[in-house]
Amino acid sequence: EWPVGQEATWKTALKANDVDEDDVQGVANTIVRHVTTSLARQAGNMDTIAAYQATALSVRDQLIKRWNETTSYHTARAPKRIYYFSIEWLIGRSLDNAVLNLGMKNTYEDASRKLGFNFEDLLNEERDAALGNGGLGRLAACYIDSMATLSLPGWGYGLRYNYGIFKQMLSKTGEQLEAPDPWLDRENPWEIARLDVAYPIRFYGNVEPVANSDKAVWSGGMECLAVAYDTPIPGYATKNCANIRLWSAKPVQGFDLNSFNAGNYEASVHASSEVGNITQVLYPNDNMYQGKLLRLQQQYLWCSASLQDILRRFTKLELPWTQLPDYICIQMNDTHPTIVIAELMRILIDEEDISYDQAWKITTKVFAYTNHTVLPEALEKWEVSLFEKLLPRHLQIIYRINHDFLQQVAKRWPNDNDRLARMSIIEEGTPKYVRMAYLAIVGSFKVNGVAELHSQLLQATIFKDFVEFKGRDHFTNVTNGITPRRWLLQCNPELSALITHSLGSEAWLTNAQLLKNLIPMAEQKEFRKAFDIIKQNNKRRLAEVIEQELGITLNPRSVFAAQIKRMHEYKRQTLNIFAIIHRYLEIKKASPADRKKIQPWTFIFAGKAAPGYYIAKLVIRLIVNVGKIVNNDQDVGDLLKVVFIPDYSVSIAEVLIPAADISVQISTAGTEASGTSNMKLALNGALLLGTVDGANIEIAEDAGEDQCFMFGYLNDQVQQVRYNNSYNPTPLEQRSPELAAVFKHIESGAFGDAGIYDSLLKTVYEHDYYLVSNDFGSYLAAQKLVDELWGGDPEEWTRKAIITSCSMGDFSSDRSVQDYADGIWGVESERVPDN
Ligand code: GL7
Repeated sequence: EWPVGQEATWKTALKANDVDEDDVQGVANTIVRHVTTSLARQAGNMDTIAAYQATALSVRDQLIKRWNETTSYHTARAPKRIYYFSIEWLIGRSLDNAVLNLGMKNTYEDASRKLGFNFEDLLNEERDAALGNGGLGRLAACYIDSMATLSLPGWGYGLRYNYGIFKQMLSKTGEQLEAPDPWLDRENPWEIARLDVAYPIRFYGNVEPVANSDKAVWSGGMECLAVAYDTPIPGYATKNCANIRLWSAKPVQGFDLNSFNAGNYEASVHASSEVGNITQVLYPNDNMYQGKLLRLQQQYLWCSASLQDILRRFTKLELPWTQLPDYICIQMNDTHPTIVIAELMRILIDEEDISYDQAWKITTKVFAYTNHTVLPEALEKWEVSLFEKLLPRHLQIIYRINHDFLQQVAKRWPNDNDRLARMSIIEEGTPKYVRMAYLAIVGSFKVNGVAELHSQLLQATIFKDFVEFKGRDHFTNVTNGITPRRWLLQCNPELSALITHSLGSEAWLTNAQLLKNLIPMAEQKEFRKAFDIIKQNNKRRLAEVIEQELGITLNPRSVFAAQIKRMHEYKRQTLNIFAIIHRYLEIKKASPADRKKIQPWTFIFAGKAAPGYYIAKLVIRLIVNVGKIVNNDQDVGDLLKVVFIPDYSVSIAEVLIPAADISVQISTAGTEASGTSNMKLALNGALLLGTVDGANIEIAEDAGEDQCFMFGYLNDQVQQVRYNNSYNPTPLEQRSPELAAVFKHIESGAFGDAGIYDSLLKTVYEHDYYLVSNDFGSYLAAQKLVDELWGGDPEEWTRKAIITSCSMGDFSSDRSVQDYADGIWGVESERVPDN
């Protein structure tokens, strides 16, 4: 056990570092020790930033200890492990979450107070880790929290971008401006650099076949290193600590001095700085594919390094390769890591001397694939020529996979060339493409969508042929979820305290189904009052932030309606802002007496547009400029406010979500795969105002339709309406006179020079692909029902809010992750013993 030195000395030393969970002085000691040693500051010279950093380092010590225990325990037990591959990890801040999961928030609050600091102030010093765009990246972060909490033996793998999602700013005229997010400028206390964990990665080069075998030798080209950085993720109410291992690209030592740029020192230094480029920046597109070489380099570096790391761990077990699928499962978060399928084939065949057929048998038992969108513009298709240049050996392997696959298809459906062309992993044409989703399906043992409707749609539309070929069982659904630790305990402490008090225990935090035991409380006046006061407090807290940051005064008695998500045509922020303009015109028209009957609303928007997405940026501009007019119109007063909160982030979401009364989820039916802000808002007691799309459907089922305001065309009507919009168009005036009036007002120059918004309005005048005009009337009608309830029966409103919140147990990511573990991964809980 003790490899060197004296056991007694070791044991005493290890104990000396222990801090009890409620040992306030002990915690204070570690904080001060980090100030004076790690930060090299004098104790007296401690500002809030230093206090935050030292506190974070002190918490990190706790995490590392648990991380080590978890790792030793899992190494000794050698269970099957799950690896979650995600190109995005939208973590946000870690300090508050970590102390809550450790059960040490009170201790840290007390310790920092005794050292002269307010813990809240320390929390606000932390920068968000924003290595993701939106739902997909935040989902990965919720899932790793649940994996740790369920004590599953699993790690996340991703990329350590030097720059996260861009910082969004607004120009004077309301245009989105983008600035870099150099989040690592300040020391990142949550990561551990593992400079010793590094793997070689090759790009470009040549492939030589090896005679009489399936093997080939891939050599030359450019080599670099992927270096590991670990972020420990503590579970709640368990000692288990998971890990997100992120890779950073580094030049390999002695880079290129021989083969690449012999004798040219300057060029070789330049080339080495090019390598560093690979992990510089997160691509800022959400639901949009862009076929950039650098992105494929990112994907390959990440997948190859992660796989080498996983296989190294497996080889230590000294088992035959055929047992690999009994020990590891790799979940692919979308198609971004699909190249890992070809990479496993390459390693098994070229480096481990396994036959092609044997390698394929092993490979197809290791991977599972989650699809996150049906939008055609988001599906990854790499140009064959680009692929061949960067990864020549992988392209060969993919061709072989496709060849064998199409032979099987041809055997089942002889002479069906259309089917072969439709299903081929290689899209023929000029240019040719590699269809990554098809490779992912063919190389996986299970494929899932992220909400019931979405999974049905996948099977009925874009993957229909594959369902026929692979069988129904190859496809399944796992509805998304969110972690109740961050999205209720952390962001809404007052509501959490009320729930814990009313249930008499904190068990709901690991068993969210218990929340439904509170549904009967909705009938009790006292409980409603307590619930309502908390909502009011959260609204006031948000109003203060908005007053401070944006100088807009909100009416906390108004309906707070939040639409907070990426800016996208399919999400239809347009529908919302056009309805706001309609509401504004109605207020302007009303007599002073009639205005008294109008219910007050505050519409809150937040979200980024991809830098190259012109229409989405124009929508931001419209929202901001409508806000400027409406918020300052004397006739309107308190009845209507429009706020666009810039630079939406996880930490802003944590303030917004608990303050919302209405959750605006109004995507065109059939476009939003799931949505997850719908779950967060409902959990915090916002009523759903939404279309019959994604997880809205399951939320409405669980909360009860009486609790929700659903509207709009259904998915199975959308095709027909869309067809009519394009091929039998009627004038906008006929489709929706109200919307036509709104457009006239915009075109009159009411929100900036006439003409600025023409290209946006044109998308609705012509084609209206997303059915904005078709759903406009029913959206207004749904808002009217909201008005009636808000103005008519506030008690009933609160009752519905309580029922909604307490019905969200199914949307805990613990449920989702347990579904994956049981139904797909085949991994079991491996909980570190308490002592
Ligand atoms: C998304 C979906 O758009 C979103 O509806 C879903 O909730 C999320 C997580 O499953 O995945 N798909 C996608 O490509 N992005 C998403 O957020 C970027």
